[in-house]
Amino acid sequence: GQVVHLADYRPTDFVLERVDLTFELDPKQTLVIQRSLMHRREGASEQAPLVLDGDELTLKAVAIDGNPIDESQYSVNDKQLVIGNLPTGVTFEVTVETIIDPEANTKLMGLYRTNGTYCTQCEAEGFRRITYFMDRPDVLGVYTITIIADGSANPVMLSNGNFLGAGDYGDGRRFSAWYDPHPKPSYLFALVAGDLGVVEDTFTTMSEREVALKIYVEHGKEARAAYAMDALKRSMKWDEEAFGREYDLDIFMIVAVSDFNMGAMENKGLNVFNDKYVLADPETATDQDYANIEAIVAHEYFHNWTGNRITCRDWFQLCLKEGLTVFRDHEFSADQRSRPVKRIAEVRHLKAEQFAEDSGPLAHPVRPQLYREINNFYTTTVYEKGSEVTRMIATLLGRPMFRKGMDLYFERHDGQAVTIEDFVKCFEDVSGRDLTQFSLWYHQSGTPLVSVSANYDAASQEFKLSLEQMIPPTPGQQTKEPMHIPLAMGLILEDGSDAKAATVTGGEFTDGVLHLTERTQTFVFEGVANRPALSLNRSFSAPVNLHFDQSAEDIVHIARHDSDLFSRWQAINYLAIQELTAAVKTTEAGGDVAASPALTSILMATASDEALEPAFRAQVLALPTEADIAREIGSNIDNDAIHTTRNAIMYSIASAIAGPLEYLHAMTTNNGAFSPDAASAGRRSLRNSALTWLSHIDDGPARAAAAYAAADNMTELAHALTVLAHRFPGSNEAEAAIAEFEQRFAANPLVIDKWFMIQATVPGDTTLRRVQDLMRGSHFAPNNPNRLRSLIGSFAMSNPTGFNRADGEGYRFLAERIVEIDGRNPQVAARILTSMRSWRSLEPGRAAHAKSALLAIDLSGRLSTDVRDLIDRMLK
Ligand code: B3K
Ligand code: ZN
Repeated sequence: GQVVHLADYRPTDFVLERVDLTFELDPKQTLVIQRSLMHRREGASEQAPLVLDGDELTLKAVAIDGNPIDESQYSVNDKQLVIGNLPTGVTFEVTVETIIDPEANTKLMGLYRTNGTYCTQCEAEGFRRITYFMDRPDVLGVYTITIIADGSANPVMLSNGNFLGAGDYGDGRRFSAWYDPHPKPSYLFALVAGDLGVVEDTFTTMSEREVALKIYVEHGKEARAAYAMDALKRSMKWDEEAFGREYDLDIFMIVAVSDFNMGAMENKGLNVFNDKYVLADPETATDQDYANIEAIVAHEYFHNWTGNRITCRDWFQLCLKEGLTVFRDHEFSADQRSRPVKRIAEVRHLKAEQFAEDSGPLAHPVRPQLYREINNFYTTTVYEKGSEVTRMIATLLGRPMFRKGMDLYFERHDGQAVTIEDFVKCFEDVSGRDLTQFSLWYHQSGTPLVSVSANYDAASQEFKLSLEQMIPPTPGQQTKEPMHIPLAMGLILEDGSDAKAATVTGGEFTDGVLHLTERTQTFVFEGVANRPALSLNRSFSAPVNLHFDQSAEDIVHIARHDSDLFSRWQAINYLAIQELTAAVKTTEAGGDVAASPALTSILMATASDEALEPAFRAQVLALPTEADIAREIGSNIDNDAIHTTRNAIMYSIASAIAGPLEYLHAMTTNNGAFSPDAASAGRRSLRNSALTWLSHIDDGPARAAAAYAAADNMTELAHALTVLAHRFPGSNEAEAAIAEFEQRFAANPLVIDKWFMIQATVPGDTTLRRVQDLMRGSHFAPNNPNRLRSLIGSFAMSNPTGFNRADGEGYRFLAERIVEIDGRNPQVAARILTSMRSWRSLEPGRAAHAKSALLAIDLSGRLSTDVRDLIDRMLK
């Protein structure tokens, strides 16, 4: 693959106006006829040829203004169709006919088949697998689509925009026509055809227009789409209220398919979803599934304005739509559920995924400068850190001014393909604030480390806070400039209230937010009558690591009294991670470990505090994961030592607070009908948490087995199965439950994914064998992305001891699978391979095994650009 540089961006020589596409669908030989109107761009060279991208296409015919042309006027290779001798100053029509083979398309990019349904995925560069085209996001066109197919096999034929009409040819074939009035880039094109069931509803917009809502699913699964429909209606309403954004077509459709490379896709008016993020009912979906469905339905819907109406000039600007849209879906979920609990989950995820990416060989800026394979840049940095950067703009400006900036953005750039600079300029223009230094967040990779020292002087009533920022070197960026870091904070007094300082010197401090802009900066708070405890980075206002030797008493004070619930969790989490990392050292030195009284008592207090919402208590009770501990330690990782240590700490805590845990487990039993709402889900997660803790002191699987038998919803059933399989592996109870679960859900692949995942993440050396057996079993489907991710992906990504076996067998297994999968589906292979991105922080024995596995992939011959790019960066 060639390296693409942002600095090389040039507009196209030709401007697209309209596109007319006709599909004659056939499983093996689909004919695509494209008629595009375009003109030479003003100022473009009169000699410039028209260069169209293509990939795995069979070219049948080319014509200009209806006159067929031959290879004296065009040339074609496996990447491009280049047409010369085109007119200047007039609009002309290009006709291109291609043949494609949807059934052979295992990459699931372009037009492919899933369970007999035709379906497309075009972002980022899949449209070129359908027809020769200027396949880039700054080429916007108005599309008319005609689909022709066998009528009995394809009663449903859908594309973007509004429905024009359908009809019968009388020979068994039917057609259906669609028109999308909104100019769009090719990556937002979609087509679906097949025999599907539908759930219908309507939404009345703020200007009283009625929009038809349709969710298409496989026949028999209609009832499981009800929650997605509910989430869609709430999303539409929320975008009107929170951002003033109204839907802009007569119809909005979602199609759920069972073979899909990612979560979902925001095609204009026709979102295509991985069915995992549409289908839910209490028997088959966990509360986490419901929350994901809500968030992803919202995310894709919100793209209609942030992504579709205003799109990216080029793929370097991906965060323009993704970071912003993640921020919007986070805000939506926060409004629909509990804001602090949602924020805790976001920060946990950000640290686990983005901080990990940022500290390894795959680190890159939110807006990269170059790429070899754009599919590898749909990352947690672009998405989640991109969202955090948007959140910081909102923090710097304040919410009302942020909204003004968004209004200006929509007004100024509607219908355009724009850049991050255009986006940021809107906020500068409404606020008058210079965001030049702030913009480094888009350009500098790496997680800033802020070192904190604080000192209170009773005599002068001054609280002095010295901060120093350091951004570690990352690939391609050895030195960094100081960033603008907004740190929300409070000085918490004895009674839990926030001290109100008379004056603050040393830098900007506005509305409780400290602006760290220098490399080192000292802020002095004057008029602080008593020694406070410092609560820093409230709500995680900046995505940074803090280094602060704060006393356990101060941390506990914050944990008990901070007015910001998020900060209370953050303090406890900080205490726990410090203690766990120190304990790993003790274990490695041969010592015994136990939790401190401070940590034990704060967990006990939280477990028993009925005034706190259950979901929050469950978050507090969830100790940092083994992966969190590994990340915190950062080098020379021994996954077995971490596992042993964490279990020993949990044992010591559970032993000390067994009574409250038993009470909790008993008090949170389900009564009444299932409801997926956040409060009920919180109660279930607290109950599940109690069961996990108790399993650390139970001397057998009886309690977990009873919980499994009693569970009347998937959240509790899957959790009980997890506790049985992970805490009591090999027990009769665990094996019986695994067998019972398989039998009960054999016909439901999405539930079998949970069964795969639970087994693939059993800690320890023997799990590899189990994964290999499951791959040979009847439920595994080597071409289905969900099956691959739930079995092989979860083993590699979420089983620290099983995957990182000291003998390297886990890595060797993965290397073989990656090469296999890569031959069929490079995107899925590349995604699973990122599980090895932190290999250099392993202890030398494991690191050597990991390296030889990566080298084995490196040397295996024909790799996709996706896997090639990752391997080269990981081995560099
Ligand atoms: N925009 C799509 C992701 C496309 C990934 C292409 N490899 C889903 C989303 O972020 O909404
Ligand atoms: Zn998105």
